[in-house]
Amino acid sequence: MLLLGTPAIAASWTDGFNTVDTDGSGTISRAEWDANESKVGDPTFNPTFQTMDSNGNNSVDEDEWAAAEGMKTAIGNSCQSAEGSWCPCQNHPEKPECQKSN
Ligand SMILES: [Ca+2]
Ligand SMILES: [Ca+2]
Repeated sequence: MLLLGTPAIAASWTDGFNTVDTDGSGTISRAEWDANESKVGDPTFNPTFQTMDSNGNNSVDEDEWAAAEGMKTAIGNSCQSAEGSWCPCQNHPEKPECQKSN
């Protein structure tokens, strides 16, 4: 495994807040999420930015982040009990791999 240039993987979802909040503003912007969501575990099971931003102010604060951990767990559980590969596209229809098959 090459470590040089490999992005840091957060140890836990909670720690991931600071990993994704790259400008240290205390909130996660959509751009920060898009650029860094792969650092907080399997992106397949990540909630979308819109889902996490429950009050719709276009940023995710620490409370919203904490709530999102439960969403991620629920998505993972749902995927494990479902057949087929609907999960990534169900939660991330904007992803290129989901659009090219349509
Ligand atoms: Ca930020
Ligand atoms: Ca918010």
